[in-house]
Amino acid sequence: MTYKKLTNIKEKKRIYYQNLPAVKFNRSVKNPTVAVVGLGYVGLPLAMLLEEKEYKVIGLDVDEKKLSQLKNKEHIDCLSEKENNQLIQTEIETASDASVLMRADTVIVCVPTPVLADHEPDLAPLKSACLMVGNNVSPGTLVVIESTINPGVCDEVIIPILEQCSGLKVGKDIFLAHCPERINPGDTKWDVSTIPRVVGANDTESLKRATKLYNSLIGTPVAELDSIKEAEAVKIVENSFRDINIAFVNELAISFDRIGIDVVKVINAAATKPFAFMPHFPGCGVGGHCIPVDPYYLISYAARNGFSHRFLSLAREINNNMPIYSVDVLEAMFHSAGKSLIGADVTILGLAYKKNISDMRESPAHMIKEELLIRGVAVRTYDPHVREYSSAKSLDEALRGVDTVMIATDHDEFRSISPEVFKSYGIKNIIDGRNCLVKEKFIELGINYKGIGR
Ligand code: SAJ
Repeated sequence: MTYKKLTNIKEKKRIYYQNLPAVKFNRSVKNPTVAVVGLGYVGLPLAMLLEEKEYKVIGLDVDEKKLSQLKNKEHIDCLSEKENNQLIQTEIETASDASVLMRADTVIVCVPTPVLADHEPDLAPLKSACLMVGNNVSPGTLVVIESTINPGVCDEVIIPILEQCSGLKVGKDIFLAHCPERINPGDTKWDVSTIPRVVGANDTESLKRATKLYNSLIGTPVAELDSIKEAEAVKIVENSFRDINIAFVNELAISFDRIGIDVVKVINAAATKPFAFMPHFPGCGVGGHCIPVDPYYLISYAARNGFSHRFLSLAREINNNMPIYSVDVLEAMFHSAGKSLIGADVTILGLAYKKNISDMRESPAHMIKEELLIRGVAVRTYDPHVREYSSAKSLDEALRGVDTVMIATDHDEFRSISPEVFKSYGIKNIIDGRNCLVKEKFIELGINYKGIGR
C-alpha cells in the first residue's frame, strides 16, 4: 500500500526545518525534546517520567476531552492515585496539532492496538499515529514504537508509512526502534520507572539512540535486540505465555469441578515447588487490553505466513468461554435446588477486568451480564470503581432485594464483605468468579457457594 505524501507545503516546511540550526530549532542537546503520541495509561506515565528526567516533553493526543482534562489538571481515570498526584505537579506541553512533532528529537508512539470484533488486529490507531509522525518528522529524529505489535508490523507497515510520508530513509535520515510497553495497571510495585525494558531495531544507530534514551529513564539496563521483529515478538510471547497458563488452570477448574477437587488448593500446593512452576488461577474470564488481545496478533500474522497457532487459539477459546461457564455453574446451582434461572434476580459485583482498577476493556462481566439476560435473568451491576456504568449506585442498592450474587472482579471492597453481611441481605447463592471469598465461612452460614474450580 502506498501512502501519498501530503501537499508540498509539508515538503517546504520540512526543508525549512531541515536547514534550521539545532539551536534555532529549540533542539537543545542537553535537554532533548521528546514527543509522546497517545496520552493513555502508557503514554502519560512515560511523559511524566521523561519530564522528571529533564527532557522537554510534548504530549500529543487526538482526544480533545483528555487534553482539556490535562490542561485543567483534572483526575485521569486510567492513572493510579499516585500518578494523578504526580500529574498535578507536572507541566507537560500538550497538543492535538501534529506539527509540534517537527520540534521533537524523539517521538514515542503509545497508541492502542486493539482487535476487531472478529479478533483480527486493528492497526488503525497505530497507522494514523504513524501518518502524523511521517508527515511531520524532521531529519535526525528517533521514532520509538511502544504500542504492542506483532512481528512484521514495523517492517511491513510502519517503515513504509514513515518513509513514504516523510521522504526520509529509516536507519539513515530518521531512526526507528521498538520498545514494547510493559505497564501493569494497578501494580503498586512495578511502574514505568522500574520495569525492565527490551529495545530492538534493525540498525545500530537506531538501537544505540533508543538504548541511550531508555537507559536514561530506568534503573535497570535495557535488554537490546538487533532485530525489530524479535522485539515485537517479546511482548506477544510474554502475554501469550500468561494467556495459555490461565487457560490451563481454567480447564483444570472445569475438570476438577466434576470430580470434587478444589483446584485453588491444588495450585497453591503445587506452588510450594520452588522451581519450574508458576501459579496462575482460574476465574470467570480473561479481560483487559493485553492478555486476551495480544495472542490474536501473533495468531493472525502466523496464519498469513502459513502457520496455524492451534495451541494459542485453543487457549483463547477456553478463556473466552469462562464467562459462559460461570453462568452454567449458577444455572446448575439453581437446578439442583429445583429452581429455574428464568425470572431470577442476580447482582453482578464487579465490572472492571481486574481488581482495584476502573478499566472495563474486554471485561468478563460484560459477557456474564449478556448471558444472564439471554437466560431470562434480571441483572443488576455494581462496581465501586466504575459507578457511572453500574446500575446500582451503592453496595446496599446492589444487594437489597436479590438472593443471588456473582462476583466478577476481586476488588478489595468485595473481598472484605463478610458472609454475615451477605446473609443479612438474604443472599442465598454466591458464584465467586474470582475465588476471592473465604468459601468455608459462607458454607458454614448456609449460603450456597460455588467458585470456579472449587
Ligand atoms: N487472570 C486470571 N488468572 C490469572 C491472572 C489473571 O484469570 O492467574 C485474569 C484477570 O482477572 C484479568 C486478566 O486475566 O481479567 C488479565 O489479568 P492480568 O493480571 O494479566 O492483567 P493485565 O491485563 O493488566 O496484564 C498486565 C500485562 N502487562 C503488560 O502487558 C505490559 C501482563 O503482561 C502482566 O503479566 C500482567 O499485567 C500482570 O502480571 O499483572
